[in-house]
Amino acid sequence: MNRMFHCEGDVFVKRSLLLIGVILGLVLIFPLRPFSSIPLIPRVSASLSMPNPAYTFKANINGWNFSQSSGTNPTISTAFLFPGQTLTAMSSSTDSLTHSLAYYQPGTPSNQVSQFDTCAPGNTCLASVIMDPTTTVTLQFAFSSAQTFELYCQFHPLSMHAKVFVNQTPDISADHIVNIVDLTRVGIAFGSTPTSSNWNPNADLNRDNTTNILDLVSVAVNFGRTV
Ligand SMILES: [Cu+2]
Repeated sequence: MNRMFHCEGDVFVKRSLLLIGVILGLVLIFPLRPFSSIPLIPRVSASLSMPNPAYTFKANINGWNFSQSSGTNPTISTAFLFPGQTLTAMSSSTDSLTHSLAYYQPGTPSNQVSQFDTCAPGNTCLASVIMDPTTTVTLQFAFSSAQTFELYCQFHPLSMHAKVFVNQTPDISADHIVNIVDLTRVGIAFGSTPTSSNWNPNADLNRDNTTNILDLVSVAVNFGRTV
């Protein structure tokens, strides 16, 4: 009898978590976009805009965004950046030197970065743009997988090395729309880690080996998007 009660308790806890997850998700979605004409409120950083993320880099030989509030050589991380999503990077030189902004494959060390690299999807260098001391440049690029990519200046790779963190897609069910199905999948996996019976690696959007409120928020803030 006790054992039976225990099992029912587990089911009750799981159902409660799922319900809490869905309610939290709905609460997060509706205050954010009560009408389709009102854009989503940026929640990650003041320098990020919606719907596609944008980021400004101040190139300096002492490091990306040296002395800026975002920190020197930051890891760019936003719930709005996932595979296929275009990241807009704007950059200008702050020290009258010529720099470049270049994305490299995850794990590429600085000694494999050169201004002579040919950058293209599939290469070690994925995309790049050169800025002279007076111009502002824009680079738009869509990362193809949920990994942490390297961001180098090809002229100063030792000091100018930041990272770009790409989340897993919020379209967990792969039906090209972020909706209640995806929210529910996070709800089912809520609280799980890789050894849990309800673990779903696709529901761990921020790749931190636990499915929690952060993953729920990632789905919620992208709710309704076609991807
Ligand atoms: Cu540089």
